[in-house]
Parts: sequence; C-alpha cells; structure tokens
Amino acid sequence: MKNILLIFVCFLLLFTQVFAQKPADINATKATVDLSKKLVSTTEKGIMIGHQDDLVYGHSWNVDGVSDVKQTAGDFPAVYGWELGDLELGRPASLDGVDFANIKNKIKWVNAQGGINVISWHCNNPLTGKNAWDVSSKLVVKSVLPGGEKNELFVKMLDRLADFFLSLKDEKGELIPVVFRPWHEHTGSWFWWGKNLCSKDEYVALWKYTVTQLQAKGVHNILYAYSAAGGFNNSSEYMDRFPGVGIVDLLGFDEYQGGISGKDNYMKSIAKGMSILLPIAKVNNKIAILSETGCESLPDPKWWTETLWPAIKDYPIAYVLFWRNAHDKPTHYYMPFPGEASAANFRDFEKIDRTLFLRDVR
Ligand code: BMA
Repeated sequence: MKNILLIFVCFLLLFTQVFAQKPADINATKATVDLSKKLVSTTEKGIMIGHQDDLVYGHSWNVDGVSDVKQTAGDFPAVYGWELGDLELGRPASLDGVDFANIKNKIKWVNAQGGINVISWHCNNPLTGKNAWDVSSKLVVKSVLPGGEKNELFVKMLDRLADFFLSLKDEKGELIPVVFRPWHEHTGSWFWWGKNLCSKDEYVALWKYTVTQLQAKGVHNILYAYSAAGGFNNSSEYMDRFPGVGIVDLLGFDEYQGGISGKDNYMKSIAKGMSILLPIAKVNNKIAILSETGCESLPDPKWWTETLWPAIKDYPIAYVLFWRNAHDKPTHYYMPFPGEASAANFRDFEKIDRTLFLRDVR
C-alpha cells in the first residue's frame, strides 16, 4: 500500500512538473511547448545522449552515412547538434563544410523519429569579417547593436537565421521546434562575444537583440539555451551575464576532459558546475543540460562507464551533447566508431537503462 502511494505521489510530482513547463517565449508554438515538456519528462527516465553533426559525417566518412554512434552501439543518438556558422554570410554550407540543405533534411528526419535537434552558432565576426575566434577588437558587440556601424549587417545575418528557422517544417507543414544555443562559452574570452571582449550590458543586449529580432520575424519555434564555459566558481559568476528568465529555457555549460590525466579535474568541474547550475534551474523552472562535452581522441578505453557516466549519472539533466567526429582531422573525435578503442565500453554504456538513445525517446 505504501509503495502504491509512493508511486502515485511520484507520478503526481512528475505530472505537475511537466505540466508547469512552459517556454520563455509566450508565443511559442504548440510543438515548442511540447518539446520543453519532453525535455522534462525524459529527464525522469534518464539522460539523453547527443552528438554534433552525427548524421552528416563521421571519423572516416563524409557527406552521408549512417552515424558513428549507430554503427558502434546499434542505436542512434537521441539528440543531434547542428552548426549554423557561415549561414549568416549567405553561404550554402556550414563552417565545417555541411550543406545547410542537408542539415535541414536531417533535422526533419530527427524530428520525425522523436529525436531532438539543438543548434550552435559560431557566428563570424561582423566587424572584422574574420571568424568567431577573432578576438582582435573589443568593439564588435557594440558595433552590431542598434546605432553601431555593423548593425545593418547584423540584422541581415539574423534575417538569414530567421529564414532558416522558419524553413524547418515537418511533413504536415508544421514548424519543427529546436533548441538554439547562441553566444555560448561567453565566460571565456575566445569568441568575439566573450567576457573580456564586451561589457556585461553589451552581452545581455546582444542576447536580447538576437531574440527580439528573431521573434519580430515570426520565429517562435525555439527554446533558447544559455551555456557558459565550465570552470565558473559560484552562482554569481555563472549568472553574471544571464540575459533573463524571460528569454532562456535551458541552462548548461560546456566542459571537456583534457587528455587522460585530466580525469580528476573534469569530474570535479562537472560536479562543481552542476552544484551551481541545478539549484538555479530548479528555482527558475528551467531545463538543465551539459551543453557540450567529451574527451578528444578518447584515450581511455573505459571512459564511458568509468569517467563520463559516474560524472553525470546523479544529475537531473535532460541531455549531454558530445562534440563532433571530424572526417578531415583524424584525432578530432569525441564519439567512438567501429574499431575505436572505447567502442566495446560504449556499447556497455548504451545498455545502461538511464542512458537514452533514439529508441528510448521515440
Ligand atoms: C570546434 C572544432 C572546430 C569546428 C568548430 C565549430 O570545437 O570542432 O573544428 O570548426 O568547433 O563546429
């Protein structure tokens, strides 16, 4: 009887939580509302596993294949990361060489399968004309805001993004909802929007302007993710440049393990980051995520069950996104592929009940 009561209370709590979940955008489409509910309800089952550019290239193939994750573990990821860098310039392919038309098709496929699409944007530097990593000027953010010399150009860039988001339609012609994670790792200073490259007010204004412009173009199929670089020490550091609860839906951070000797630091940093982020997410009814992670070249064959899973398993995070397996840089990979040293361990990882792949979230 006690057990039945307990199960009933758990279901009630889950129901209330899922029901209460609403996107920050009050005009969000129904599918976007459903996406935010799905991100909460799957968190009760476990952590969704994601991979950047999973379906468009892998460690030893390019253009189109079947996914390194699927080939290794027998199932596809639940979450798919896509990159829009260079779209703002009107180019046909991303800065990593993937045709946007192909990305669009893959987003449709993922959505039809019940998977989740999340979008990063390494926006080129509008002031210098160089890439996102050009930190030669501290005036870039100021220059793109209203009154700035590059405002007109930036509006054009955002228009191109808006057109892209509005072109994501399912087979019924309904807009497909996605998670958008702009202006990421801003607590570091390696992108032109980073901490030492603009003031707090400028950074917050950049976020608000981005969202306002997209919404003004009728884009309401987005959940917005705020993602700091790992290594922040307390909640004021994490929230220092937070654009607002009325804008952001997901809270996360990016953290990577640096080589085999980086294990302790990595585990400690995730534990610390989560201890800061999770209470903020709970109080504000936001969805927590590990927005980017991995250990390049996977030097530890047991990494999946002995480092990554112990590092994240106890946290109520919706998903974890592993970075890309580049086809043209042999050591730049974060997911296993057939024959790779951690492949067998990854299969054990996939078998854990609470690691959620595509079949688990359909
Ligand atoms: C970085 C690397 C680069 C890539 C960029 C944007 O972390 O993977 O090779 O161009 O992300 O995807």
